[in-house]
Amino acid sequence: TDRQNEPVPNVKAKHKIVLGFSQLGRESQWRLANSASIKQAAKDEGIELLFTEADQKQELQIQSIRDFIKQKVDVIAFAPVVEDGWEEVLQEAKTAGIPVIISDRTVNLDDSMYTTFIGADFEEEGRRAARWLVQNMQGRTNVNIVELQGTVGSTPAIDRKKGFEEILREHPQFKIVDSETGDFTRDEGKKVMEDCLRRNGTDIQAVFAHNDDMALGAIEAIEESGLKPGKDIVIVSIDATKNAFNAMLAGKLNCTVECNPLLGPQLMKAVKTLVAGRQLPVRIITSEEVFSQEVARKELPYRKY
Ligand code: GYE
Repeated sequence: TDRQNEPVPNVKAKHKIVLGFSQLGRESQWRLANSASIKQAAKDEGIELLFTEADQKQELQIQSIRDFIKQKVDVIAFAPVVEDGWEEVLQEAKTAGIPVIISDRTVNLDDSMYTTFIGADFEEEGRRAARWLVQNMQGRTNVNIVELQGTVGSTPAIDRKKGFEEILREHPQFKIVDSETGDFTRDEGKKVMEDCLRRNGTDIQAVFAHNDDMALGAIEAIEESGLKPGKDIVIVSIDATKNAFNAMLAGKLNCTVECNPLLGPQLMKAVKTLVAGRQLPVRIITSEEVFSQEVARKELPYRKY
């Protein structure tokens, strides 16, 4: 296919590469670590970074990408808040001859509209969370699960749910009894968990949160309801932030599946590859692990976010 991978025109040897990056927001610890990694890596690589934030609003991201096109940046990269609705603006970038890198989350378009996707395998993360739960709650005849979903229409929310459900299908005693979005934030995670506790009373055995921040919010809600998070209700989440490790050390979170936000170095490498006129693979996937309470103490000093 006609992949968007042609050499960048008009880049002279001495000109500093200009990268426009549209970040989707500041909703979580993961996101803050992701932004910091991108800024640091740009500095390290001598790339001029135009960095914008969009408060989880797609319109703001589209505006910002249009601004980058107007400013004739060398490369545009962005972390799309949701998958749908990018065709028009990416067509504009393509027409302007500016290559686009998709970072973190992805878009619902074929790969002629961008050069590469750099990010995690979210479906596998969902499977890992489910496998951990199944292995560690073996022998229970009935496990009612509350799912705290990420942002509706975002790749990690869609794919983590899919992977998680895929594993549960083989274990019918595990049931998702309630599934609501907490928009990847701690505050919403808490609110949504409060509502779930009101609806389901004490008949909840586990929580699957699509990120650590929502799990931390849910932990507060569970404690305020008089139950013990991590004991009365088993909690597994995704990201593996330092805050999640501290919650595991306190016995309140049971497991976190790693999702690495430190994408800056790979992103800058991809930018340089494009500017040099070389091809990139369509997907660049980061490698990740699973951490439980047993290893939390040993691992915490090595956590970088
Ligand atoms: O898991 C969550 C953040 O897109 C992978 O977004 C990212 C997710 C991450 O808000 O904490």
